[in-house]
Amino acid sequence: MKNILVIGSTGQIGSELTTALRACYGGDHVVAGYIPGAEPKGELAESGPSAIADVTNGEQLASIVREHQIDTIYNLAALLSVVAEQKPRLAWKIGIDGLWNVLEVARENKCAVFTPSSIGSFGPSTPHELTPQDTIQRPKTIYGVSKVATELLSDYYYTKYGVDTRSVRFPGLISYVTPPGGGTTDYAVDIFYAAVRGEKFHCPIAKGTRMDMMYMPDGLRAAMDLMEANPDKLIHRNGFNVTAMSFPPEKIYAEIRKRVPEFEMDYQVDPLKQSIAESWPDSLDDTAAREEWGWHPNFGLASMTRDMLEKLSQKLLG
Ligand code: VAH
Repeated sequence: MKNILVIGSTGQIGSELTTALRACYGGDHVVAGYIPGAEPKGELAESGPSAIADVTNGEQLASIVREHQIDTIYNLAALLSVVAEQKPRLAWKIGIDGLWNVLEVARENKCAVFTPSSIGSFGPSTPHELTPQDTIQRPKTIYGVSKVATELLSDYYYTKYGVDTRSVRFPGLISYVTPPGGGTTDYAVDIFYAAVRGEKFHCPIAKGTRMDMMYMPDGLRAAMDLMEANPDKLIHRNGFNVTAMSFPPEKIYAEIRKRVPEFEMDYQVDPLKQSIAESWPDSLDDTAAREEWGWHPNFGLASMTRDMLEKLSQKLLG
C-alpha cells in the first residue's frame, strides 16, 4: 500500500487531493503536509496524520519521509501567477528551491514525485490554438518561468537518477471547496460565488479571452491516474497537457444565466491578469495524455456549472 505525503495539503488543490487520496489509499497512508498558519482543519485534520512540511526545509521533509515511510510525494507548494508577479523571488524560492529539496529527498528515499505544471508554462510565442504537447515555452511571468523549470528539473531527476517524476500542465481549476489564492483564472470560481450570493460580478478578464479550464474532480483524477499509470507506456513525464474545456468569460456567464436568469456581470478588466491571460493558450491538445495513460475529462461547461451552483448554494446558503 502507498504511503503518501501531500505538501501544500490545505491549498486549493491540496485540500481536495488529500481527501481523495485518503479515500483511495486509507487515511493513515496520507500525511497532510502544511506550513504554520495554514493548519488542516475539520475533516482534513481528523481523517489522517499531518505534519509541518515546509518545502524550503529539506531536512524537515526528509524526516517526515523517513518517519512515515513515504514512497510518493505530491508537491503542491507554489505561488499562483498573479501573486507570484508581486513576489517573484519568493515564487522561485518555493517553486524551484523547494522543488530541489523535494527531488533530493525523493532521490535519497526512492519516492515518486508529482509536481504540477500549468498552462502558465506557455507564453505569447507558443501556438495558441490546440497548443501541442511539445512546443515553444517562453513564458513572460515568473510563474511560467518556474513551471518550465519545474518540468525540466523533474525530467532531469528522472533521466539522471531514475526518480519517478510525473506531472500534468493544469488549466484553470474550478472548485467550490477551497477558494483559489491569487491566480489569473480565479475569475472562473469567483463568478459562481457572485451568482449564488445574488451579487453583480465585475469580470477582471476581457470579453473574448479564452482559457482552458477544468472542474476540480477531473483535476484530482488526472493527478492520481497519472501516478498510477503504467510507466512503460509513458513517453512523456513532466508535464502532460490536460484539459476539459476552453471558454471566454461571456460563455460561462451565459451558462450560469441559464440557471440564474437574474445574474448580472460587467467587465472591470485587471491589466495584469489580462496580460497574463492573453499570453496563455486558447486551447490545449491533450492527445498525448489520452494515448499514454487514458486521460479523459468527465465534466464540461454545462455539467460543471450545474454541479458548482448546486454545491456552492448548499455551502453558502445552507
Ligand atoms: C493561476 N489557477 O491562475 C492558476 C493556474 C492555469 C492557471 O496556474 O495562476
